[in-house]
Amino acid sequence: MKTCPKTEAEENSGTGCPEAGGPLEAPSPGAAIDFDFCSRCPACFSGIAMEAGRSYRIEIVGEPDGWSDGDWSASTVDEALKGWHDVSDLPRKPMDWVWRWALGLGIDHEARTKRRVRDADWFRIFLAVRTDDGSESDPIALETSPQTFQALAAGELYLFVNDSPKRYGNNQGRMRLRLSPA
Ligand SMILES: [Ca+2]
Repeated sequence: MKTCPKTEAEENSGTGCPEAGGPLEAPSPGAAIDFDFCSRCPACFSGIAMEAGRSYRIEIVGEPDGWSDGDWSASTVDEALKGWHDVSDLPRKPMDWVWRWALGLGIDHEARTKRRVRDADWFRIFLAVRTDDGSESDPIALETSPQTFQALAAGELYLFVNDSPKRYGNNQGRMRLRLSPA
């Protein structure tokens, strides 16, 4: 199974996202489990077992830390949940004519066709479940915090931001999530 890439500082301090495929913790009623989610991991595993058909409550705790995708960044939960739509959402720079030129050529549209969840904006947050046999449930968008969702399969909960599969390397930041049975 995939392992979340750690920064050198995380390696040295023994922190960072949980390893995939480790022992899973099943949340019990009335007890919440906190875990970290990083944006540069294409599948950020939670270490939490999902029961198919069961409803859970998930919430972002505090504000995201250094949440960014290249030039775009979010400093609040609301900004992070919205993600970004196209190059017009990126900060204005002296090289702005390059963006207009790219938009005119349809490069921005072309890039959007490469998104993992094609019809969702860049950096929108998704929840999914990886089953014991390695298959993946349909992703569920995290649109609010807190949000209640129903697990579509039994297995380990993981999260990801919507990005092109080859463009996770310029993602930064992490957030803390809290999950409990609904
Ligand atoms: Ca990216």
